[in-house]
Amino acid sequence: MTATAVYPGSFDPVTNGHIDIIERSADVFERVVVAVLHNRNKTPLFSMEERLEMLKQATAHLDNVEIDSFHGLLIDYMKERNAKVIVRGLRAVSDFEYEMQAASINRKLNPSVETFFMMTNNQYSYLSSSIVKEVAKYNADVSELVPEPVQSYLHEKFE
Ligand code: COD
Repeated sequence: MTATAVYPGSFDPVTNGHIDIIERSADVFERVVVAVLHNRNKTPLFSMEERLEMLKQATAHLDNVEIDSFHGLLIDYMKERNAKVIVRGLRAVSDFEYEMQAASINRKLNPSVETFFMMTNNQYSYLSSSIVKEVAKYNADVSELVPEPVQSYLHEKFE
């Protein structure tokens, strides 16, 4: 019954932890839309165009994955895409409080949309976009943390 799932986020930049969630979701749902938020409250390291391009290159091997962006409320975007499932990744207990709040407000705004949580792959449980940026800033090796195309983007940014 559920054809399309949406995996929303900032993806600044996409990491191997995100890719793992995307690949596993693509095995479960017919179509997965990875939706990047235009967030006016945050200044991202990478522009929207760069984040979309990195995601496109890093998911090129997945036929049923689409990369898109959205403004405003996620729940409005879900309606626009006619999608009923939000996919989110959970790393640690620290993620839980925010995720619980977000899932609850989304459910309040539209009870027919469900949030599905996927546990992180243990090997990526410590991984976040912020950690990657911190490590890359000091020119340390990020090859095990991000997909290959992202390495070049990070290298250019911090050169
Ligand atoms: N392993 C598993 N999952 C991971 C990992 C990892 N190593 N790293 C990240 N993830 C998961 C995160 O837990 C999250 O589920 C997802 O990947 C994306 O992560 P980020 O950090 O790129 O994205 P966020 O958390 O900044 O995205 C927040 C949203 C943009 C989804 C949220 O702010 C939103 O929906 N905003 C729109 C306004 C709105 O509707 N607000 C009301 C609901 S909060």
